[in-house]
This record gives sequence, structure tokens and C-alpha cells, in this order.
Amino acid sequence: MQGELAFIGVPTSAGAHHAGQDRAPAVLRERGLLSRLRSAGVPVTDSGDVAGEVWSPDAVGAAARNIAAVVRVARRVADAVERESRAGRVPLVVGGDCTITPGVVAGLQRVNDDVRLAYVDGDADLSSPERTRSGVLDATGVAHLLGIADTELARIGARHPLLAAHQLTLLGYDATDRDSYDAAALAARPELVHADDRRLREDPDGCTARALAALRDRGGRDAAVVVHFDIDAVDSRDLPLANFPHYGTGVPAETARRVLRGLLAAPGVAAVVLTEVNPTHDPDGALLDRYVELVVGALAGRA
Ligand SMILES: [Mn+2]
Repeated sequence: MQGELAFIGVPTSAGAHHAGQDRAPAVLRERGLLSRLRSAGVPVTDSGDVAGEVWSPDAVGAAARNIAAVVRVARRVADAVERESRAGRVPLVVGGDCTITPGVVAGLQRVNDDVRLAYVDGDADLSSPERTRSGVLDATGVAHLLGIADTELARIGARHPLLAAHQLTLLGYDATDRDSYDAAALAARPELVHADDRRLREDPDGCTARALAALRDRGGRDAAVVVHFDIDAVDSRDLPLANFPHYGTGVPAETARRVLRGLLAAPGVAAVVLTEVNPTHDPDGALLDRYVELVVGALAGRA
């Protein structure tokens, strides 16, 4: 990855189970994410926050909870990402819940025809809203990107579906989670390279290499690569910061850092998305400091 980073805060919990992660951009600034990046030799400018949305309860029977607010935020994200990318910077989009990532993809597609996404996440996020028990949109981002879910969120960009299967790779998901995993959806898309949390724990370097190769395959040498990192890819026994905890699944924090470092060092990285940190889980900030260290370590390893 080359070029100056542009920190874009996205203070939203609209797509989540409850409020809290809307506070992450401000708290991560307080914990020194930007100054620690600069100290590590990573140039970064603060592009401010887009207007956020705080979670609120929706109707009991709502199929896609808070969809209007989720879409408003995703559109703002797309605009900010397009602006920073056209200015020659690499957006570092700091959420906020995972429904911001379709916004990042849609924004970058206004600048580069071929956007590819490395999705490092404790969940596959392959559910359509109707298939979840909750209607919480956080677990549906990948389904929206691939056109499996068809709400307004899937249609915020110039194309539909936003991504073809070969433009996406999934790393670190929990294949036992029925609300977000869908084996049939993956089986129907053999060109989508993926590795669950168990495989990522066992062979992080091999999984990373296969993901990178896939992202450059099929004419992807000049593609714009987005790296998405949901903190719930990390086992909550190690670093319990995720909005929705993942105890006993995911990978150790050190493995996540290693995988991200490998992805971010690759050519073509055009945006980075950080999601699902809920600062209310960590009143004294010690876990947040470890998170900042993990992210800075990964970003400082770029080529
Ligand atoms: Mn996620």
C-alpha cells in the first residue's frame, strides 16, 4: 500500500444490535491512533467524521432493522471515500458497524472499475435479512455486496451486484454460526476464495497468500483492493472489544495482525475499513490500546 492515509470516522451503530460502536472513531482518536501511526512512519491526515447514526429500536417485525439509517450512512461513506481517493489518499475508514463496507466499495468503484475486497471478519455475513432471526443488518454485508440480499443497501452503487464472487475473499469467519454463514452460497461460488477461522489459525500465512493471489487473479493486477477488518475476527478470550462478542472462535490478536500485515503490504491496497469496536466494553482503555497497537503494527508493515 502506498500513499497517505485519510482517516474517515463513521460514528454509526445503525446496523448493530445496540448502541456503542458509534463512539469508536472519537475514542480511537483519543487513544492516539493517528499519532501512533505517524510515529510508526505511516503518513495520515484526519479527514473528520461523516454524519453518524446511533442505533435505535425498530419495529418488532422489522425485516431489515434501521435500514434507512444504514443506507444514509453507507451513501455518506461512499462520497467521502470517493473524495479522498480522488485526492490521492488511501481512505482509512473507521466505523462503526460492518454495514459501512458496501459504502466503501461503492465509493471506490467511482474511481476504479475493478474493486476487490479482502474481508477479515469473525462472521461470513452471508445472510439476507429475512434469513436472520434478528433482522440486524450487521450480519448481512457480504450478502448485500454479492446481491444475495436485495435491499436498498445492495443498490447504493453504480452496479448491482456490487461485487462478483471472484472480487471477494473471506477470511476468519465462524462456519458454525447459522445466522451469518451459508455453506450453499459459498458452494455455488467456487471462484470465491475463503478460509474459516480454524484454517486461518492453523495456516495464517498460507491463507493470506491464497487470498492475495485470488485478489489479483482474473485481470485483477490493477484492481483497487479494500481490506476490511472486523475486530470480531479476534477471539474475545484474547481481546474482547467486539460489539458482539466471539468467545472461543476467531483467531488470536497476533494472528490477525500478521494476516492484516500481509494483506496491507500487497500492491493495490486502496482503502482500509475497521469495524465493530465497541469502546463501552473497555472503560479503562487497556484493550483499546492493544487494538491500536495491532492496527498500527499491521499498517506500518506496508510495502
Ligand atoms: Mn462483521
